[in-house]
Amino acid sequence: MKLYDLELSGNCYKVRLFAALVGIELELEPVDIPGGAHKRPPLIDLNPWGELPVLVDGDVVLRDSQAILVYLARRYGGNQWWPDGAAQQGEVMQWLSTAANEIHNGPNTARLVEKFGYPLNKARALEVSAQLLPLIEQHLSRHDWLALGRPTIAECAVFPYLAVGWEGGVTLNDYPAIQAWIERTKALPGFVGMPGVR
Ligand SMILES: N[C@@H](CCC(=O)N[C@@H](CS)C(=O)NCC(=O)O)C(=O)O
Repeated sequence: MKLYDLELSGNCYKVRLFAALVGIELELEPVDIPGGAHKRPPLIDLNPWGELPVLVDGDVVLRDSQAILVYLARRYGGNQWWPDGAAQQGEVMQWLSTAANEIHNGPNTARLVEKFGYPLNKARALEVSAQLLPLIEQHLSRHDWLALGRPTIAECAVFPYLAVGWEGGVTLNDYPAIQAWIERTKALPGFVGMPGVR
């Protein structure tokens, strides 16, 4: 199974993290994003959105880190990471959406500006982060894990950009419950980090 990958991408790291936790062997294919390789064939043919990660598993070609997590968890992870029940799936899905929306527009965007010089609105990204982190803090002060009382793909979707958010100026200093959850996640068997995860 091949993952078109960028080491510094938190979205790619979501997939690498889940694969490591579950013991899926990934063939990593590094992509030169600064050189624009994701906007040219063969990548643009696999993903017309021109974004990483892209997963190729036999005939299956998928873009979007959240979608890839659901696919891998359903196909290879048993029902621990992506459950069977409708209500349970909804509970996990809430967090996948948070990753794709508020975390993308908050900590991820602040890091894109600060670390990579993207011409995005950092002040707005900090505002979004300041609204988001207290909500996650409140949740994690009452729960050890984001959903279902156990580690799920919600952890893989949410962890990366909270853990490296400091690179964009979004620190967790005021959020002890999030910090404790970060440490719990880092202690999961098979856990791997990425540059910036301290
Ligand atoms: N919703 C997508 C977002 C993917 C995304 O934004 N990927 C970034 C790398 S982290 C990318 O490929 N950006 C292309 C660019 O900067 O031109 C996901 O979750 O995978």
